[in-house]
Amino acid sequence: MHLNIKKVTNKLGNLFFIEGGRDIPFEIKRIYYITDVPGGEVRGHHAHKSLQQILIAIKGKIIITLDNGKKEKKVLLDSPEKALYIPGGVWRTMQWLDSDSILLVLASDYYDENDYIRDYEIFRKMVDEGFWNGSFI
Ligand code: T46
Repeated sequence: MHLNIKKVTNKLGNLFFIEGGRDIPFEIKRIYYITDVPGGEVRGHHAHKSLQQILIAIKGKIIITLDNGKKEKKVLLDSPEKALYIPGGVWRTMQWLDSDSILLVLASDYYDENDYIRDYEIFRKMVDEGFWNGSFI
């Protein structure tokens, strides 16, 4: 799901803002950002059980590949105005097209390694067992 980020522009530049629970479907409990990934490299390769996140390439270009266990979709994040919402139950990878790209992530919960599924076979099994009811993607 794409969300457009509110922007205030004047001759001194652009100011973007996002309000938790208003512009996005959750209250923000954590913010992290990823920098200095060598161009072409791919991070991710996991799903979350229930964490919801918003991804924004505030600089550069990053391709996000989403997989709900049945279908795959690629989304190019190439503008600080674009935000991508990802709920639980979606396997994701992030490929850096430019090494100076910066990925900003807003998360619905604190860091918890127990919420990660880092094995694709286990993810597929959970999809087949109906662990997630949505048909996101
Ligand atoms: C996601 C994508 C978009 C922490 O200690 N605290 C944190 O808040 C996070 C996010 C990670 N970590 C640790 C866990 C690993 O030991 O940092 C290390 C690197 O994490 P990971 O390999 O999961 O990084 P990515 O870039 O593959 O994935 C990250 C997020 O972890 C993940 O939730 O959806 O960005």
